[in-house]
Amino acid sequence: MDIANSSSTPQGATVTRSRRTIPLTTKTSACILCECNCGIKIDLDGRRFATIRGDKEHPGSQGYTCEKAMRLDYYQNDAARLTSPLKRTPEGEYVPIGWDQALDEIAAKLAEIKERHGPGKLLAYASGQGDHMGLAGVASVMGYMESPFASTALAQEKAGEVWVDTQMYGTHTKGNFEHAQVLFFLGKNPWQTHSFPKARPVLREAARDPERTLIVVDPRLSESAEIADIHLRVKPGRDAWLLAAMVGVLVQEDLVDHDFLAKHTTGSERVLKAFRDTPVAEFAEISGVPEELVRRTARVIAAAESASFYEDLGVQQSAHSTLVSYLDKMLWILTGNFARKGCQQLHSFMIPLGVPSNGKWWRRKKNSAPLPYPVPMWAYRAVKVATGATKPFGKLADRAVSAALASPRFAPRFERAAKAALDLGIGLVPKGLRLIPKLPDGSSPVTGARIISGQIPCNSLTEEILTDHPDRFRALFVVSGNPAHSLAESARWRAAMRALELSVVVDVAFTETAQLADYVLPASSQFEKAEATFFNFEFPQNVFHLRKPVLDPLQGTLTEAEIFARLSQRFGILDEPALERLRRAWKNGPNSYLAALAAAVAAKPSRVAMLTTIVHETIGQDMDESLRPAAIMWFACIAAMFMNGKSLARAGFTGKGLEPATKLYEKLLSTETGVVFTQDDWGDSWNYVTTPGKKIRMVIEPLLQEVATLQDPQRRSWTSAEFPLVLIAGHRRSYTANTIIRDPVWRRRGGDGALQISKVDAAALGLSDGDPALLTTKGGSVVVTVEVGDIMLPGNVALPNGMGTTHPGVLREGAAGVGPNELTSIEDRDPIAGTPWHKHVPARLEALSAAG
Ligand SMILES: Nc1nc2c(c(=O)[nH]1)N[C@H]1C(S)=C(S)[C@@H](COP(=O)(O)OP(=O)(O)OC[C@H]3O[C@@H](n4cnc5c(=O)[nH]c(N)nc54)[C@H](O)[C@@H]3O)O[C@H]1N2
Ligand SMILES: Nc1nc2c(c(=O)[nH]1)N[C@H]1C(S)=C(S)[C@@H](COP(=O)(O)OP(=O)(O)OC[C@H]3O[C@@H](n4cnc5c(=O)[nH]c(N)nc54)[C@H](O)[C@@H]3O)O[C@H]1N2
Ligand code: SF4
Ligand SMILES: [Mo]
Repeated sequence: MDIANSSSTPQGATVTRSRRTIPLTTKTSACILCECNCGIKIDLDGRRFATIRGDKEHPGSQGYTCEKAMRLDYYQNDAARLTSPLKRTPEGEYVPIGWDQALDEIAAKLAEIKERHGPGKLLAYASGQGDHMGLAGVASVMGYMESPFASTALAQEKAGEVWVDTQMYGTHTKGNFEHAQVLFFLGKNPWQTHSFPKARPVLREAARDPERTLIVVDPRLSESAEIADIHLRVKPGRDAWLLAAMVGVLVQEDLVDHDFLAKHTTGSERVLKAFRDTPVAEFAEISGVPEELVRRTARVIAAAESASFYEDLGVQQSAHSTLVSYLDKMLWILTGNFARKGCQQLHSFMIPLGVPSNGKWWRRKKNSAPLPYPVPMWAYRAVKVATGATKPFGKLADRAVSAALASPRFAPRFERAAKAALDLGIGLVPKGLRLIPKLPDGSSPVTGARIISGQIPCNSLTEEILTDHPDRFRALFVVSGNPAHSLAESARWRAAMRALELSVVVDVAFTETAQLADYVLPASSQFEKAEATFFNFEFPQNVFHLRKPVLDPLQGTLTEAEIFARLSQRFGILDEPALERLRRAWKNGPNSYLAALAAAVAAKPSRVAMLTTIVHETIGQDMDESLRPAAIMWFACIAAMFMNGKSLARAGFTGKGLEPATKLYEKLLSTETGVVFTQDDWGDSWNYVTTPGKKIRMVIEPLLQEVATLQDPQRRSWTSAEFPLVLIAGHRRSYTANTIIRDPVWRRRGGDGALQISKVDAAALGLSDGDPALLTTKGGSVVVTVEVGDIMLPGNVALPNGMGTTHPGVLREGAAGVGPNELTSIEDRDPIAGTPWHKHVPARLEALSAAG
């Protein structure tokens, strides 16, 4: 598809094949617009992306892309890209300043905040779909500020599911839809939102095959619901009743897999008992789905040879979200649809998602920084053996390594000795996660909100700032996220950012969040540096793609790795002689490097907090600046080796000691497309279960108690006479991609982000298709255009996500469409995980004339 043939590019210049004089260069990369990160081939015309197509060599996406990838030029060549650091003046204007000035001032302000208020006062917010490597550097700032507090977009969507997963089997699950006989999508519209490879062909095939059943649970007639064999058109927010009824049917009609439960689970008796008396008929009625259809669907799942499940925002951002996650898991556990072809799977990770952090934990060990890649204890042993130092601590450690590496005769011996020591050390580390500390649960400093997977719930963040509590956050770093747009109650977020003593945004664009920051630092785009996603969730083959730079960095921008390296050099923790020793050690071999790193940390423990910078400046020493962010992957490969040694070996990464990791690292660097890094067999899913005895723990007591509260008639509805409608504040459409592309011209359709409404509601309000109307929630009022049709149930209206962004080049003023979080409120959230109720906002709609 040629973007140029059909539309004008952001700068208005039209690129056509006929006008092209120089032959196109073709580069390999990946789409960055959703977690799938499909492999792509880009034909470059100068710096323009002239044509884009799927990369057939990519082992995950195998040539597939959706329509959005074709429009990536609007991301890469947006006329409004940032090209200079910006500083906010007291009047709220933004003036360009030099990199040195920006970094000097930020470092000085951080020092002042740490000095005045003590440790733990920095909040790091990061997000992104395709640029997770760039986030690593912020760990240096967190380390310096001795503050483990972080949050990401996951803490407003997946936190409840993570909480359930962790207790039941320890880690994340994923369906195997390509082979499943039954495909079950709960509050998920995979036709538009994908989340698994080649989603549309897989869905189309399942829908066409009479032997297979595609089930979609959604109050909207979504694109996926339209092709589904069974569409459970649940009333908004009533999924808990629907799923409890389905679990009730499984238990009461004895459709459960007793062998599976006996062999692989604990607590099944307690669960079966809890659902023995569930009033199926009554709950079905509350959910809005006919009882007979509820029963039939449960039977279809129970009878299937294989079934796979995906729950997403429609339930995770709505009422009872954590409970619904639990009930969703019950459907496949009770029917034994796990660890077989076409069933639910646990899978490998390159690195586990989530930074370990915990309020209590960091207070106890003040100097231990939260690190995604902690230096393993066994490396200390390496220094001891390799250098002969009995106590490889203090200055002695540095000196011993220096001496060893300085002698051309002793250096090779040092590498061998370090290897021997590490082999021994690695051998002693029990299989499992020794390298990665167990993620502790903890709570946020001000409100005590539950930290899940190292992340503070997004809905709590402003409460941790807008207070006079002494432990409130004083500084904020945002890297690749737009929380002023994406988190509940944008107005409150704006106030919070003004209340901070320092806020820094690292982004490619002047986003809604950047427009509030004290400093804005321009990053090179994801096509101008080495980058990757850590959303690697596939099984039995899991794929990692280390993307190489497609273009040189845009003038004035830096990679995040370089930005954080330059910033942390100003912290006074790293010194050039130490870095020089490590550079020499890397040249001597990977074992020497790890030993030298252990020595460097033994000599000065605070250096451990600067690991990402150290790696960038040492392992990355001979790389081009735009490839250098990839250096951190060496540590990621070590983490992957520790977590998934056998699966790595089956994928061809074998050897003793560090060899598998080093081989994987080299393969990632030398391969343009994605690489299969772990290979498993169907039953190997059990290897990833971390609960005792590898048994699924079925009882989560507070959730079983919540099931009982579903009988309470007072707690079924959140609407009122004032706000009689339920607004879905942001769902995904064909041309939405969060706020990664800001130029509204990128949208082929749906540019105004109309409000979907049923014919019944429209008639009652006197509205016709295309009319303007006033939409009001307790959060605020906005003017919308209505789109009348059969998509919505009466009483339910829906706005797209990702709208309401400003664009100085294309829009003279204002924004395109409505930012949904102008209408949401931080109070409406799940009691356990703190996840927002974006899909369930009580609202009122008025024809504009009536509203006056
Ligand atoms: N095109 C596109 N694709 C994307 C993205 C994008 O921005 N654009 N973003 C990516 C990201 S970050 C994510 S997290 C995923 C999200 O992927 P999805 O969760 O699929 O995204 P949504 O469209 O927001 O919500 C899914 C569905 O939930 C339904 N829903 C609303 N209320 C309820 C309810 O009460 N019960 C039930 N059962 N369903 C309800 C909506 O009607 C909608 O069809 O998409 C990813 N893919
Ligand atoms: N009401 C409502 N709110 C929602 C949702 C909803 O459905 N309804 N969905 C929620 C969900 S699931 C999600 S995931 C979030 C998404 O919201 P956020 O997590 O805030 O993500 P984005 O809006 O995609 O912002 C990503 C930012 O990264 C920037 N960026 C792109 N490339 C680079 C790079 O190379 N380096 C740097 N430093 N920055 C880069 C982009 O310019 C953009 O500003 O929104 C959430 N908010
Ligand atoms: S938006 Fe997602 S599914 Fe579509 S091409 Fe990009 S990565 Fe693939
Ligand atoms: Mo998301």
